[in-house]
Amino acid sequence: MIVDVVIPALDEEQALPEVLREIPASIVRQVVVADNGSTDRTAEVARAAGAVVVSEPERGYGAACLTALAYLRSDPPDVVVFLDGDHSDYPQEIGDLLAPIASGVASLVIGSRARGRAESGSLTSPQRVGNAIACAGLKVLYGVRYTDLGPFRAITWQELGWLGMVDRNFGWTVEMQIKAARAATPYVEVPVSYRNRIGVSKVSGTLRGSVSAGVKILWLLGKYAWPTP
Ligand SMILES: Nc1nc2c(ncn2[C@@H]2O[C@H](COP(=O)(O)OP(=O)(O)OP(=O)(O)O)[C@@H](O)[C@H]2O)c(=O)[nH]1
Ligand SMILES: [Mg+2]
Repeated sequence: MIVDVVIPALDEEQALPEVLREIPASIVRQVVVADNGSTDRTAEVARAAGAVVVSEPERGYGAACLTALAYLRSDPPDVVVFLDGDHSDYPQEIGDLLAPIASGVASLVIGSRARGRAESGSLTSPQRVGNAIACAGLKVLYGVRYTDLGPFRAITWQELGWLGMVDRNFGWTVEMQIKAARAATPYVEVPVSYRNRIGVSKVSGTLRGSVSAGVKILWLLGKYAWPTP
């Protein structure tokens, strides 16, 4: 199974070398860091650590992911693993995400921080409440059972192609879970560990970040459930 890792990164020069060091080279073919208009040395430290760097000047988590996937299209892997660049996920747990795909049980595997061990302070209360509301929405509106919209996840290249991802910022994670539900994609959740990020919080630790992410997520849950004619 050819596995590539995608890391969307905005100003993560401090965290990235740690993240890249912890990725199991025996499992992963290449790491693509999507530099999302960073003003620090994110691209430089990523290259120095052996990652492929693609540049996406338009700010937005989804935009960064889409640019990384466009790069992979010329020589696609079997599976893509998404990982944050701030050292809050444990790259060593990539194997846990891949096992259900390798055994043919699932095409989409979500790493659940709610079911795993989260260091105190790493998952804020607004994040926990927001995720619980979004997961309730996924269950009621789309009939699928999740406990998290975790960034740390794996999906087959084939499935990713079928889903037709388009969101360019905070809606990426929930869009994938909504579209997978509508496509009856075989999915599972596995517990993953979570820790405090390295560097300054950009989203979950800021009111503005949490609210904009929350609004976007709720909007997408409604948009796909009640598409406008
Ligand atoms: N916030 C933000 N992160 C981005 C953007 N583009 C890429 N990223 C990266 O996306 C990943 C997730 O963003 P985070 O800022 O960690 O979001 P979060 O985990 O919800 O919140 P914090 O870790 O508290 O900031 C990180 O690797 C960021 O560097 C962007 O436009 N905004
Ligand atoms: Mg983070």
